[in-house]
Amino acid sequence: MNPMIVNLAGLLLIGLIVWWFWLSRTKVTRAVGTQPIEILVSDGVYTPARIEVPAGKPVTLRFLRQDPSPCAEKALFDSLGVSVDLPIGKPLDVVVTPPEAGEYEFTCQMRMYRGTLVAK
Ligand SMILES: [Cu+2]
Repeated sequence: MNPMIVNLAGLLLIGLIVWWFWLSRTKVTRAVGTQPIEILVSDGVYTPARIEVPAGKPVTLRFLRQDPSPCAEKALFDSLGVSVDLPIGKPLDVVVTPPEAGEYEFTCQMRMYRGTLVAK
């Protein structure tokens, strides 16, 4: 194979990895009023994965699980003591209340799916 093409492919791959780990994670979704926030569970990522919510107020997260693998079956909010089973292909509303300002992580049971609630 032409080494130039290999180099280009390598660069592209690096770019993709950088985008995946940095840029795709910095996107923030903000809660608007009492509207549920939809979180897509698919391909190993929560979309959105970073959600800004008001501190001390209940917020409704609507999980839409598309990933049928067992990895995606739970959503755990360790620091909030919340654990739910997500049905496949059916939205599930989860109401959580971050008690104070700070970051609250939510993950699948293996911590491969990861998301963060940013309470302000
Ligand atoms: Cu998992």
